[in-house]
Amino acid sequence: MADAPSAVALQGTLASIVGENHVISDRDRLASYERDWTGRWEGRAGLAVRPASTDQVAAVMAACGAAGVDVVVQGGNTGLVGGATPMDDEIVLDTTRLDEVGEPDPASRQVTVGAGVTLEEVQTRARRDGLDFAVDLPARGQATIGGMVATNAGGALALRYGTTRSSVAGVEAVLPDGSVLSRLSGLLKDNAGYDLPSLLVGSEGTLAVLTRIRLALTRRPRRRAVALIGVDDLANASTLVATFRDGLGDALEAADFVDRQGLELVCARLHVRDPLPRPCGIYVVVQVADDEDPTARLAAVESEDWADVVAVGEDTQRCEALWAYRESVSEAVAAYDVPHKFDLSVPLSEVAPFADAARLAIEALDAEAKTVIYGHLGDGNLHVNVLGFRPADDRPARALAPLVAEHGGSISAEHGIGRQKRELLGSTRSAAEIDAMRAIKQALDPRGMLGRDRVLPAAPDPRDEQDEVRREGVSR
Ligand code: S2G
Ligand code: ZN
Repeated sequence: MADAPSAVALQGTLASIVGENHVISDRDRLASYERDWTGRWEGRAGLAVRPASTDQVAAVMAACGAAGVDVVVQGGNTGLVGGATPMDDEIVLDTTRLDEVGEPDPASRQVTVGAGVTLEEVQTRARRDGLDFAVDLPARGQATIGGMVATNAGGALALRYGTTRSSVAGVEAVLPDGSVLSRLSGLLKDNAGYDLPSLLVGSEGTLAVLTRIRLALTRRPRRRAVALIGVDDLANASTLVATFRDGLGDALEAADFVDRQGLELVCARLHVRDPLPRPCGIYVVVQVADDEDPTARLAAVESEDWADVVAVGEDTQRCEALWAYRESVSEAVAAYDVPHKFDLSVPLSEVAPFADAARLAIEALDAEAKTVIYGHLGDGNLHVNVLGFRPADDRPARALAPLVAEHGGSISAEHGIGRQKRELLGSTRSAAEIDAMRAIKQALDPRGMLGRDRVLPAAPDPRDEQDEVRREGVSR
């Protein structure tokens, strides 16, 4: 952060904008902003500021720009790629006071909420009107809508309803220079100029600060059944999911999985028994939704050789208990050790071959390392969690990234790029794409003050190119 006098001056200016109780400089209070929930990402905040409106965010950004300090946006701090963890005395712009929840509009089935509203608050409000929000995450109690839009969060229901992008009907946001973009009408057809809201979805807080979001709600089928099915390996699991997809169509809301290693960590963490009569290699969790009889829909696809390896539930408590074996993996892994998480996607046909190659690649790095693989099988989204490496050791990520490319996948399915994968972006995006991203970043944030050193790889140092030319010149 800038030298002491400007920091003190800035603190006073920020206090005049948001109130002195909402400018945090106390080191103990800043600690909660400086570490992600897994312990994998740590850093140092200069200050934290908690604006309560778009106008206050605009004034905060203008003040930070004038003071020459950098800003990182943080909502529920549930991110997993270091995107919201402050570095080098950045100012943390905490969005949790942007917590207004509007009245859902029954005609359009839309609602406008503040960026700091949690996913669970949106779900609760929508369900009061017989509607629902089509994205669900294990971190629903902490994850904020602003963070989910900024990372285009996926989750288990993306298979049926799409990622968060599919549920965004408009945004209000503040650009690094303090100017406000507002498109909250929610009009289905509005093709006037570039679609700036779409550009900001998934931009991970590096192009603008999202302050309010117009969400599209949905009506989901009234009843759901969940089945937890044990199979030998991911090849069997992939075949099973393809069978469910063909047999159930839109009634299939989710098809997740967890491997044996992950399930054992969950049973130990939750102090629960194995869910099935015998241990299996992979546990598939499917959710079937239907207004009439989801269990019957499920039974229509069921195969006779599942007899001893399936548990089905329809009442809420049973469904939640079965989902817990999958949804608790993150927490169980983090309780065991600081994980190297690698969220990725590959075509369904490549899931099993990729997972085998990934396990071998990690074993080659360290035979003692533990690899836990789980995720959203229906959309080829795997969460590879590697345990046993120091946080700063980037060998697991560097070993996995080329394998993703070899299997026709993406190095980020739903968690974003953040700090973790910025130097790996080129393994999934072309040089032309990255140059276009740099041009957009330069246009909207010329000083690079928002989310510095995240998402985009470090720009090539022109001196290196000059050295290269000099070396070539000499060698000619
Ligand atoms: C999941 C949550 C975070 C993690 O469980 O689907 O997206 O642990 C993850 O990777
Ligand atoms: Zn996930």
